Amino acid sequence: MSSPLEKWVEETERLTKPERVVWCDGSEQEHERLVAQSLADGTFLPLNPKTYPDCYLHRSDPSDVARTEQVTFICTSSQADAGPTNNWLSPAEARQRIGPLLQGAMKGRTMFVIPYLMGPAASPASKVGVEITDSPYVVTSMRVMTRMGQVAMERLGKSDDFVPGLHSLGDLNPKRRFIAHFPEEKLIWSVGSGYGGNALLGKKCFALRIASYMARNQGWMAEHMLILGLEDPSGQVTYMAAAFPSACGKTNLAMMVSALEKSGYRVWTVGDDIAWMRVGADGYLHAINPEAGFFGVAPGTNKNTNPNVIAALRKHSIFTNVGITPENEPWWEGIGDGPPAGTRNWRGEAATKDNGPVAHPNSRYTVPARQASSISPHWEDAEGVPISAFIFGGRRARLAPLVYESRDWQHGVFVGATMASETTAAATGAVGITRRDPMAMLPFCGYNMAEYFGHWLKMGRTIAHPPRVFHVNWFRRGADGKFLWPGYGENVRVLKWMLERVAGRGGAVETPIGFVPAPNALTLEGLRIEKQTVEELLRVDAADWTEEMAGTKKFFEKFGSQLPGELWSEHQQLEQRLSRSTAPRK
Ligand code: GTP
Ligand code: SPV
Ligand code: MN
Repeated sequence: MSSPLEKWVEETERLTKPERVVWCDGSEQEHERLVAQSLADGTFLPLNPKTYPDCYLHRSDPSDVARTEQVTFICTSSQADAGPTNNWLSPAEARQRIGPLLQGAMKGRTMFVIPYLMGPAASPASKVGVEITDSPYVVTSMRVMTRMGQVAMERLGKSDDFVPGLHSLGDLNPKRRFIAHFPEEKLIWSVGSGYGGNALLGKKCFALRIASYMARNQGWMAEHMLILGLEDPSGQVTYMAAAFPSACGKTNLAMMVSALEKSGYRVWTVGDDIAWMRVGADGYLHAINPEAGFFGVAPGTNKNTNPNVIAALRKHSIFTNVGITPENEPWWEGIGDGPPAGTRNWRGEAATKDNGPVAHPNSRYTVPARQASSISPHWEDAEGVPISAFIFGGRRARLAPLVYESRDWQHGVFVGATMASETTAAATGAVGITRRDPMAMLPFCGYNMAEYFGHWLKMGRTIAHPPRVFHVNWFRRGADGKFLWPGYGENVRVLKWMLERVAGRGGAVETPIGFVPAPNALTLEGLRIEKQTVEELLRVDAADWTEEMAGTKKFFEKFGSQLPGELWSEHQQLEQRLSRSTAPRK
């Protein structure tokens, strides 16, 4: 008798007609074999074996460099279950449209079967996925990003408790590209793209879209959040999880080298993109990082902004769509010096002033998490780490202050639900447009977001010690258009204030939108910043916020009667606080 997994693999083989089938075990020998093939067929270009051992450059198709949200679908039987913010297809129509693209799609290619575990091997919260793909780049990437092979097969046994994901590069034509999720069957179909979030199905497709649907039904949370531990001078570590939209600073915050290290504040990395959380026996929300690697934005990364990742990238890493120097080293904008003469850009052309950026703005590195010297000694703990604070944030040139704290859980859910951010290169489409992105989950929620807000409100009632909820904005700009806050390692000053708030210290001033640090409550020693700049960073402008309310109202109205009443009530209360406020107007 064949197992449910074997049955699905046979079925897929009949559908896609590959030349051969390879079951991946995740071993070193397999990795070497695959790399050798990938170097031979051009999937990988070698990097300098002395300075970047076991590191490779991958150039994707130039039309396939970011997530494509317009062809990403949630395929529930009823359209209402997908909600107004997701693209929807009925499961039958999705099969009808995508099935023919998968038919014979692997002819002449190798079909890889990749069993993988999302979450630490020891954790009961971890889950098995199996990806079938015809992309060797996906296989090598999945080996970094997940716990692949044997460990997953042992967990699965003969059971049917796995999330199947079928991926084929197809012909890479954007017109024949679909990323489809069938949450009712826990199934994923992806065709026509080799890009990270579209093709590494354990990441956004499983660990967020399918997992958020499972989490709602089972009473836990799957969030687009980094997880970090902030150690204080006494050695105690306070864990925080932060949701920022794509390319808004999660990896950098999670891996930061603290500007206050000399005074005993240090940051430990647990995860940089996704958190799975459930209530522990101690009444705290406990988080695991389902991933085993970081798929991070390269441009802007250097030895000042993120020295931890720069050091980690020196072995066993994959670089996608970056430039390459004559020394065969990766190069991107903001790396430091250069580019040296003879550098080739992400498309393989000579890098010149007139042919655009050397590295694609959404070029990425893929690096094993264990290689980061900031990795927490608890990052693979079976029970996860207890979360004391949630942080929401985004890119807002105006409006949102550097940091504020919500009044309570319900208000915190409102703060998350009304998040907005300027769009980035992580998804195709215009960059720099302000869009609503609740909890940084707009592109990743596998069901109706109105219900998702309801789930957050419900979770609050089941957590005895709920995290305090904060909002940050590292991206506020001055009249000269420059960032007001230095960001990166200096962000620890804001985390320190949060830690003090959690501990019941930490001076704060009440504003209509929540609590901002009292004058002198932010530790600014050793930082050259004008007093007026700090005031501007923390300023809450009642007129600007009143204007913002019109935008949030319009967004909430999309959800009709399904939006939880608590959020309308928070909206109304904020309106009242703003109209009563005597905050100076411009
Ligand atoms: P995804 O992997 O897409 O989910 O992104 P992410 O949220 O992990 O973003 P990441 O940390 O990779 O940062 C994306 C971009 O933001 C990079 O170009 C960084 O240099 C920049 N960035 C990160 N932190 C800061 C900060 O504190 N200040 C400023 N000004 N820029 C930052
Ligand atoms: C994001 O876009 O939020 C990422 C990269 O983390 S991807 O894996 O492509 O989703
Ligand atoms: Mn992300």
